[in-house]
Amino acid sequence: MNRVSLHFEILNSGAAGRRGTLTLPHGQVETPAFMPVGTAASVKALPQHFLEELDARIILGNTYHLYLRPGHELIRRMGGLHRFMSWPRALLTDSGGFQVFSLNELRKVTEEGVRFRSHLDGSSHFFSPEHSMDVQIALGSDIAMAFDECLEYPADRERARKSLDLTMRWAARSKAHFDAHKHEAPWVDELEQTPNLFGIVQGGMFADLRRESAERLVEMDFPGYAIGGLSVGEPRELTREIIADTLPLLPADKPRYVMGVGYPDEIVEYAKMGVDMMDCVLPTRAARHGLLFTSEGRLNIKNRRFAEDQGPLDPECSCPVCQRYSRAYLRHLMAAQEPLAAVLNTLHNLAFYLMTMRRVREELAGSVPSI
Ligand code: PRF
Ligand code: ZN
Repeated sequence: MNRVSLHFEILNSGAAGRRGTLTLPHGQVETPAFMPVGTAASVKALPQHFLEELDARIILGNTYHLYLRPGHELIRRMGGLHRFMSWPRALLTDSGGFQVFSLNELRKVTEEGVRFRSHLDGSSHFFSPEHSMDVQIALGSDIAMAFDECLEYPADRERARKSLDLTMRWAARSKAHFDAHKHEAPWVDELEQTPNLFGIVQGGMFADLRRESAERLVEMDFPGYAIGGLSVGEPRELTREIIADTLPLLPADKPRYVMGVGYPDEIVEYAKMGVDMMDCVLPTRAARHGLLFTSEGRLNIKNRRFAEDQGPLDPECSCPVCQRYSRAYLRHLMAAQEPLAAVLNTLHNLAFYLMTMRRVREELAGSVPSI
């Protein structure tokens, strides 16, 4: 396969971040990009055609969840995750490294991999870097992630050191196995391209360990790099500091992805620091609890003060929800536990996140003067 399967073109770059186009086997992504999370082959409450209308170009899937249900072999037989869920645009899969750690109290980590219990039925399973690559290749994502250990917070230096070493050995194993098998992804013959594997920087909250992690990964030469192990309970200033310290250690011509962030003001801040990709369950999860992000800040639509509020959720938002429904109606749907509440709230929150990133891109393009 000689065709390049990832092309990253930087269109504007400066002190206030960079704007680019990431071309993947399943289409183009304008960066900086926010990627909605579709854990179990679904961005919860939103059908795929709504995501297309919102102009989402790339969404996430989770190796851990899809391996457990419906199973990656079933998805492979269905032609891969794109075809199975009828999502023709780009997909990124997380490796399971984080989900195994966040959803399993009874996990056991060894050099070989992680033994864990299913959160669905308690059955015992084992993930190694090789197995995570096999699952991600069967799913056929455009971007797969290396199998890593997401270190807990707080963690002392010795613990961070050991975890980092393990994650770096796992990254090398991930890459070797991925490169040997990426041609087996479901769409490789049809598109004449192959999936891509990103490395993940770890190292806890220690600047020198983060540096070492970045250097060792860059040595392995991935087509893109993620910063993991953040948003695990550390103060926001520390998250910012680690991102600021790590970005310059990663190759400037490759996409840089911060995993699992954040609030709207955080994703803007990180995009302006030079982060190209971010993902977070926050807009979708918060929506299902009635927490909505607007141009005037956060609001909880369940609040009684909205009971007879005929105004739109966010007067400045151009999403289909804000064009049509009142706060009073949205509050009622939540109070009555109507499934439509989750749909409309999610639609707005994702529209808001995607619009927020679009604004940053426009600012970086110079079409809106930077303040
Ligand atoms: N590793 C992986 N996925 C992740 C993270 C990580 O460190 C985070 C950070 N909390 C979110 N998702 N593989
Ligand atoms: Zn809206």
